Amino acid sequence: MKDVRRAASSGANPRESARTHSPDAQQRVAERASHLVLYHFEGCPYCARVRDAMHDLDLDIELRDIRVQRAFRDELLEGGGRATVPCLRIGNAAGGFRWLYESSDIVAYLRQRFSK
Ligand SMILES: N[C@@H](CCC(=O)N[C@@H](CS)C(=O)NCC(=O)O)C(=O)O
Repeated sequence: MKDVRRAASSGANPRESARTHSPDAQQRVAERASHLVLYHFEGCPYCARVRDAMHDLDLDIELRDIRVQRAFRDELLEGGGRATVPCLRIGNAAGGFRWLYESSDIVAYLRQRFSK
């Protein structure tokens, strides 16, 4: 367990976990978080906290590294109003987005929504 958490903190992609499932299970893991996007960057400790929670909850959330792609930073700033990470973009049925900042709020949201 500790090794897994350390791997997630050091930047390992939580989406890797989906590959340990059968194709059907992998599809379900991907679908239940398909409305979510996490804006982050690798060296950000607050982002690592969120990635750890994603890993614990076995969530396959799309990651957008704002330091790797300038366009991701721009869309975060434009959509959420701040270029601070982590930020979870939550899509709704109407096609709109809620932009959730603060690692502790994001982790609380994910745990409340996805804890088994
Ligand atoms: N209290 C915030 C702190 C977030 C924070 O300070 N993030 C840093 C990166 S580690 C950031 O985005 N700073 C603005 C910047 O780098 O432009 C949280 O827990 O999410």
